[in-house]
Amino acid sequence: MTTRLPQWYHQATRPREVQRIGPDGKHYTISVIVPTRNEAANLLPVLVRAAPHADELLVVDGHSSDGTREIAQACGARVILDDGRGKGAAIRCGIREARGDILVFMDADGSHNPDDIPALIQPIVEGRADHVSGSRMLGGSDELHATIHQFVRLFGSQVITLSINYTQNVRLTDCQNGFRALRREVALDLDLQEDITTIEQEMIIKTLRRGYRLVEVATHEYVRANGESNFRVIDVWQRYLYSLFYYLFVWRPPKHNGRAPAPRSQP
Ligand SMILES: Nc1nc2c(ncn2[C@@H]2O[C@H](COP(=O)(O)OP(=O)(O)OP(=O)(O)O)[C@@H](O)[C@H]2O)c(=O)[nH]1
Ligand SMILES: [Mg+2]
Repeated sequence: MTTRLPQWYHQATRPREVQRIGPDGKHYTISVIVPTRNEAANLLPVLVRAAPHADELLVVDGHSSDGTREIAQACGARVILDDGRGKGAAIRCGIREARGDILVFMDADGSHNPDDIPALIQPIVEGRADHVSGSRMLGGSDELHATIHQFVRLFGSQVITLSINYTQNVRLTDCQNGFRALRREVALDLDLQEDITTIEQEMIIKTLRRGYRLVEVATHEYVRANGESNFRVIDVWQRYLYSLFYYLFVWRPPKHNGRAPAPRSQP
């Protein structure tokens, strides 16, 4: 009979530095892409701590008026402007512009710890994944259900996660995390369309339905360091429902699918 090690045993192997060379000797370059809109109060520590993990630091700015772009440039980031349509459109601009083999997306508000980047990248470098999503359900969150607004967001995201799990036969825990890493060619191949934060679930569903390998890694979600959230459930819930239904049931993967269906997620 085989015995299993406790889950925490493997955390000892959580990497602290980005491993760039795969088992086949391939060297991977890393682009860290940070969408920003009026994040001057938050951006500096995020970029300073992300820089050591990045070969390219790309800030996609939503026409900030508070000096965000100047801070990004002072930190050595390349700064581009989005087309003014929202965070999803900014992510798509970043995918078009970035040059690294692996693209890491993280928020500028301090919600994500840049020191989790090595753990996010590792499954791709080891050849086990095409897309790695951070999971606050596995790594914890400081803002899950303390207020009614947080409860409503959590409830909505759990309904979406369940819908994806039961239609796609996976057992994901977090389908709305802005902290993720993808192979660049996969990110391009997904042909993303969403303009707002619904792009997170679009990325997840298309990855699964295209047969790419998706893995979740525990990441902690921190409270935004300064300022107010741009996210208001009342403004976006209809788009969330529409895009969930559309990408699960109406959208069809192209016939020349990127890869043969493969084991799609790790429990
Ligand atoms: N380029 C660009 N970035 C945006 C836009 N809207 C939001 N962002 C950035 O996207 C990231 C996530 O936005 P948030 O407003 O923090 O949304 P959230 O993380 O869902 O909400 P909270 O953490 O509760 O504030 C942050 O880095 C924002 O600055 C936009 O229209 N364009
Ligand atoms: Mg945030």
